[in-house]
Amino acid sequence: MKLYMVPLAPNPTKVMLYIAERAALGVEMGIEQVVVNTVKGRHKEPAHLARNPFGTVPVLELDDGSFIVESLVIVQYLEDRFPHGALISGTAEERARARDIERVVDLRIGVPMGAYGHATKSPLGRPPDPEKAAQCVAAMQAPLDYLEGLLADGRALLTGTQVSIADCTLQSFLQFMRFVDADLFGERPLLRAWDQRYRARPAAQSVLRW
Ligand SMILES: N[C@@H](CCC(=O)N[C@@H](CS)C(=O)NCC(=O)O)C(=O)O
Repeated sequence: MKLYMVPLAPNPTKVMLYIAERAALGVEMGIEQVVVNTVKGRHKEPAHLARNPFGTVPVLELDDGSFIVESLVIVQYLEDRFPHGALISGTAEERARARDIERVVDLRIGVPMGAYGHATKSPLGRPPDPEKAAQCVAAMQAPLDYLEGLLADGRALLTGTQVSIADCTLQSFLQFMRFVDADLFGERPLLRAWDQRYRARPAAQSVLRW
């Protein structure tokens, strides 16, 4: 299998962190990582559009030559294909809670963080948009409070004691925020402590560059 990715971008980083966390648990998936240089616009060129008509990364190429173009579905496929030591585990209720938190992180925090980054210091050269940036910051306040509330029960990671996809997803967007010199956590000490803890993990250190 091949993962078409670019190191800074959040959605590829989410998958790269996931793969590194599984590797740390002893699961080697044999995935070659291939950089698509989005700064040079390679993701909109015919070779990449043949993999993904929407011209985004990440894309996973399967052994049969077919492609998966959504980051969360790539993760879910790898969970299904390599079920031993899967990150989404436990009872149906525990798995639902872990998925629920990941969706909140991705849709309610990651999406506005991504838009904030492109509205302030876009690596893809998009023009600054201060009004949009302010809207994004406002939109993420309630979901950031929600995460701070979850961490108040003393859990080390977002869904409990075990690393989860929610941790990978949030950290992938925080790396992008560090790249654009933005600190959007505000007065949330538990999230700040989680950030330090997560970034100290060997899997995180093997992937994160910012
Ligand atoms: N829903 C998709 C979003 C993929 C996406 O938007 N990727 C960004 C990088 S984080 C991208 O390729 N942006 C370039 C563009 O849209 O032109 C996923 O989760 O994989």
